Amino acid sequence: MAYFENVEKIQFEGPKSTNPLAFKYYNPDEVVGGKTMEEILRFSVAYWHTFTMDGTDPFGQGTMIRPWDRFSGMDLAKARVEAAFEFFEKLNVPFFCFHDVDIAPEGSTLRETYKNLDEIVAMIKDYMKTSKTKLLWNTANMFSHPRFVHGAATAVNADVFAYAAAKVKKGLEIAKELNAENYVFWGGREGYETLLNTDMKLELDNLARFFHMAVDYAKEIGFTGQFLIEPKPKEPTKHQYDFDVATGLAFLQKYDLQDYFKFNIEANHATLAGHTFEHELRVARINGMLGSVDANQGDPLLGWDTDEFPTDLYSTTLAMYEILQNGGLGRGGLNFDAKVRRGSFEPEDLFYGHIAGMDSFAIGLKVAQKLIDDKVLDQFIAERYESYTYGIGKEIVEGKTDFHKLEAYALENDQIKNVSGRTELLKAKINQYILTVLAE
Ligand code: XLS
Ligand code: NI
Ligand code: NI
Repeated sequence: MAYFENVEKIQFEGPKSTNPLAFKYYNPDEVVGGKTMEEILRFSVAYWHTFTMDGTDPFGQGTMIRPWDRFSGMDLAKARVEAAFEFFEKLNVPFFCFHDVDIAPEGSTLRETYKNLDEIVAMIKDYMKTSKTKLLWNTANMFSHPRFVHGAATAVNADVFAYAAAKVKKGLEIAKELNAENYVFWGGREGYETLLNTDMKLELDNLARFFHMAVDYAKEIGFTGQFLIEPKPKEPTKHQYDFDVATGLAFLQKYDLQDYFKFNIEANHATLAGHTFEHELRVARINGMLGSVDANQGDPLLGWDTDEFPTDLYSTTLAMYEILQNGGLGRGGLNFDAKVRRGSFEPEDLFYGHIAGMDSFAIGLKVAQKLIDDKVLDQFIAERYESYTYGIGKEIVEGKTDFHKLEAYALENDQIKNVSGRTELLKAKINQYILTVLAE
C-alpha cells in the first residue's frame, strides 16, 4: 500500500532541474575527497518529526495531514512503519532514528508497553531485511510522560530512576536486535528548575551511576554500538545538566565515562547554548568526542528549539569542514532532527524538507572539501601561529621553558608587533568558495 502515491523515487537531477521532487546537489554516488556523498553524509530520517508529530504547538492543535491519520492504536503504529519504509526508500536514505514511544504506543503497564514495542520492533526488523535503510540510533523518551516530571536518571524519586533504567535496558536490547550504530541519551528533564528544592550533587552522581549501569548492560548483552550524549542547555528544563559539549565532557571525565561516550551534536542546541554549530563540533573534535550530528537549524529571532531543516549554506559548510577534519563521522551520521513548519502540513512537504536539508549539506560538503584541498584556512592559520614553530614559541610548546626564562625573554623583546586576523577577508573567501561550487 502506498502512502505517498504522488511521489516517485527522488533522483539526482542536477542544479538546473526545476523538478521540486529531485536532488539538485546531493548525488549519492558522486565522489568527494575519495568517498561517495552517501558514505560521508550518512543521512538519517528522524521518526518522531516525520511520522509521529502532528504540528501541535502550545497555542494550537495539530495541523499535519498524514495518510496514516485514519488509523489508531497499534494499527497506527504499524501504518507508520509501512509509511516510514516507503519514505526511506523514496528518499534513498541510509539511516533512521527513533525514540521508543515514537514507534509504539505506551501501554497502561510497563509490561504492556514492552509487548507493544516487541511487536513493532519485529515488524521493523522484517522491513530492514529488504531495505537499505539501517538504524543510526534509538533512544528512550524519558521526558514526555508525567512520571518524569522531576527527571529520569536524575529524578528525586528512586522508583522513577528504576523505571528509567528499565526503559533504557529495553532500549539497548532493541538497539542490539536492530543492529543500531549508536545509542543516544538526551536528557530533556535531567536538570533542575530551582536550587531551592534540588540536591544537585546527588542528581549528578545518580546520572553517572545510571550511565555506568547502561555501559555494563551493553557489555553484558554484546551491544557494541557507540554511546552518545546529546547536549542541550535548556528546554524543556530550565537548566539541563548536559548544557553543551564542554560541560558534558567535564562530567564524563569526572565520572570516568569518557571512554564509553561521544557526543551527538545538534545545531539548534548549540545556538541555544550561545555557541555556533561549528563551535560545538570543534570542541568535540579536538577532544576525540565527535560522534554524530542532529542536523537542523534554529531561528536567530526565537529563543527555543525550532528544529528547522538546515538550509543555511554558510553553516552547513562550516559544519562539514569540522566533520571532514574529523575524518568523517565514523558510526555517526547526519540525522535530520528537523520538522516542517506548522504551515507546511501536506505530506509532500516532508520530502521538500529533507531534499532541502540533503542538498544544503551536499553543497556544504563540496565547499568544505575545496577549502581543505586549497588549504585556504589551514595555511592562514598555520602562518598565524608560526611563532610557535621556532625560538621561544617552540620552547613553549615543547615544555622547555618557565616563567623565569619567559620573563628574561620578554624584557629583551617588549616591542611587540601583532598582525591582522583578517576576519573579513576570510569571510569573503568562504562566500567566494560557496558561489564557485554553486556555479559549477
Ligand atoms: C530535543 C532533542 C531530541 C533528541 C532525542 O530537543 O533534540 O529530539 O534528539 O531525544
Ligand atoms: Ni536532537
Ligand atoms: Ni533538539
